[in-house]
Amino acid sequence: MKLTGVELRRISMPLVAPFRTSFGTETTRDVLLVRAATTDAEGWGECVAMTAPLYSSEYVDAAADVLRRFLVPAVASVSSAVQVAPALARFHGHRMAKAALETAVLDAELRASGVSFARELGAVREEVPCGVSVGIMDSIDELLDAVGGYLDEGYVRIKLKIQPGWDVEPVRAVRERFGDVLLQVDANTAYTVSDARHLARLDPFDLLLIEQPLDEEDVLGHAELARQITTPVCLDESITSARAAAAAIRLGACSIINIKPGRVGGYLEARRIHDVCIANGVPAWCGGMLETGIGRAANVALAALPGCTLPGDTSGSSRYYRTDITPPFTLRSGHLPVPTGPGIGVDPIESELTAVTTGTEWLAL
Ligand code: SMG
Ligand code: MG
Repeated sequence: MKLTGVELRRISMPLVAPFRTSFGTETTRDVLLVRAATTDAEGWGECVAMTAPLYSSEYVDAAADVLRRFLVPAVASVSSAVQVAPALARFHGHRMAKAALETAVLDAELRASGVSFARELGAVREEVPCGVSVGIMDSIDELLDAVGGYLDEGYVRIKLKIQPGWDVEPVRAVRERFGDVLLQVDANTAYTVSDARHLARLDPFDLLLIEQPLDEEDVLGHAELARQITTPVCLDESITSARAAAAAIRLGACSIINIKPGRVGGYLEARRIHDVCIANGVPAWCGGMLETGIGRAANVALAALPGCTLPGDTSGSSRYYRTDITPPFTLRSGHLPVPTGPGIGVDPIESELTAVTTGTEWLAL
């Protein structure tokens, strides 16, 4: 397989409802899609960087820039996806940009050989249970309406975004209204270790986990916090590689890991993190970054791995978009089917893709 070029395509996808977290409100996803053209097949990757560097240091314009100037030229002579990360290793950071490029190459390679992502990664399930991430709202009533709607749709696990001032009360309200539903919270780094006593007030609510309460660099702080609360600590932002995962587990900073391929440089590193989790008896689950159907297809395959034992943030297309750019992912009894076709197993719908495209750029190799 030889790469002939890479297309960078920007699309603008309005969300069905604003999604508020401790770091800001997302109303439209400005997505960068990477299409790898090869002599044998073409493949797609979705860059999960947001418009602004608020979730992590990456943002979509920077991802496009580093791909154009450094990453795409560096993969000119790769002939397989396993060669992509080594070819990019001398460039520091930019994992979301690297992940999108590696995924596009992997998709092309797997399409050419007729193998699905699920098969390649080692999936053991044909469908995956789905959770949903519920943003911060203006009132508890509004939150209860949203959670009730998602439970009616069949979601098997609810994640509430929290921040100081919106934590114990929303959790209490959801517990009181919806009983023993699987429930977890995500703070996106909004607290410090000095909030440990406050966060311990979440202990009585029997949460599955608290995700990334502290700064992404505060691994020791998470270990300290984990000793002071009974809710299991799960790391998201802090886990940027399999090495970081192994270290965080060893330090006692987390007992659960959220795996996001974009955050860690791609699906091959994501699988290594999954393997680290299995080796340590640490439950894992597949996170989400408000992906379109392109990114969702590959995430659902990852969520079907044996070590992904908790429901992921792999919601149906309608949770995000009125019209997806692929045939929509639709929940069946709280589950999504794992694509079985070659590569990511879904194709963009040409007319939908064209309708949301704001720019394309062809980088010949
Ligand atoms: O894709 O359903 C989704 C979003 C899940 O909450 C979600 N993602 O920290 O886990 C997280 C956030 C990051 C993106 S917030 C805009
Ligand atoms: Mg998170």
